[in-house]
Amino acid sequence: DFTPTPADRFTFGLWTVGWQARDPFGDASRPALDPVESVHRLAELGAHGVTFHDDDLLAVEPDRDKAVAAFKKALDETGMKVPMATTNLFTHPVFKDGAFTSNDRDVRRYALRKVIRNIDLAASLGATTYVCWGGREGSESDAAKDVRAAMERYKEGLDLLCSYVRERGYDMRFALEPKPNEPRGDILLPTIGHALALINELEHPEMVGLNPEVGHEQMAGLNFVHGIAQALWHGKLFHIDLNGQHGPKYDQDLIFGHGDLKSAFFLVDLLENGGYEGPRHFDYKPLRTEDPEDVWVSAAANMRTYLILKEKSRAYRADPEVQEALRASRVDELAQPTLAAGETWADLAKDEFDPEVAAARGFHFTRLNQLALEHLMGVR
Ligand code: GLT
Ligand code: MN
Ligand code: MN
Ligand code: MN
Repeated sequence: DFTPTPADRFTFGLWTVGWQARDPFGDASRPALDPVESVHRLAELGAHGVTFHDDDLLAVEPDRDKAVAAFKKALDETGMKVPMATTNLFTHPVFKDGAFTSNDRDVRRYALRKVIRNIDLAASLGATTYVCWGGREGSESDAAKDVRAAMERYKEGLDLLCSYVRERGYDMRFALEPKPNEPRGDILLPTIGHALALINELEHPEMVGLNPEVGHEQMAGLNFVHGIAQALWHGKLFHIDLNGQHGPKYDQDLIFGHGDLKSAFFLVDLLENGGYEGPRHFDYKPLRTEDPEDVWVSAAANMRTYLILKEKSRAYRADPEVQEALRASRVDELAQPTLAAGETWADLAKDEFDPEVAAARGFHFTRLNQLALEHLMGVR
């Protein structure tokens, strides 16, 4: 069966199940949810842990010390872990022009203090990944933002946070979360590729990686599976936000698999076989139409869908016809270096090669794709 257990390492943001479904056109459709209840309900469903923004803990208890104590008690009672934490640098209007890259220097300093305070809490709860989603870093007008200066400030902020973690001796790495737009007209670090490039300019690039989200790359019209594969190749897939999205439009944050299911299948296949060892973290929003009990149905759906796709991936790879089709498509041949050991560019001239003959060879990708779809559709 497809019942999750903590060994599956499924985690949820408190802000996901706790989303009250306020949107730009309408008020909340659900009451505030106590993080203590979320921890217990998710534990009952078989999750491994939860993640949180500093402000998520204050959903029903405004006193931070009391809220933290209640949260810790719930973690102790359930054995739930906190592998990741993050900062809310987007809800309060003080962040309307961004946090690390606000034109207002006082805001930038406040933002860094807010992150540092929650890093201390995150470290005390055992979190080893700290996510930075720069949702308000950006602009609606190219006149409003000196993007080269903004990159300097982004780097300055991340370098400062890395030095803080090093001085405190925390076992913690940062993960940048790209997004192309929403809530800003254009967000800085819009894609996986942009974020990877910034990381290379940092003082401690080894401490900073990525937390890519399915829907965010798909909003930009990009192939999420390709992006994740490249992030893995760079050793930069520190964490991941799983959800669903139907192509380039507003950020839907659907349940995992409820958007592009075929992409979700190949994503699970990659995560399970490509060397990713981190949590399988869901960052989705229960539909605004749903009542408080439906929220838990939606949380369970994320995990069940992942486990079903994991089984489909296993069966796909084990199918002798698929293995034969992969060979016929020469998928394995790409792993072979283009030059043999000891060869140099000069050896290329020795090839006897007829481009007309090579051009006539088909790759038979249609058959392979159909086999994958038939596994996904459950007829094989
Ligand atoms: C916010 C955003 C998410 C980020 C979270 C981390 S908060 O809900 O839409 O994509 O992952 O700050
Ligand atoms: Mn996210
Ligand atoms: Mn999203
Ligand atoms: Mn989101």
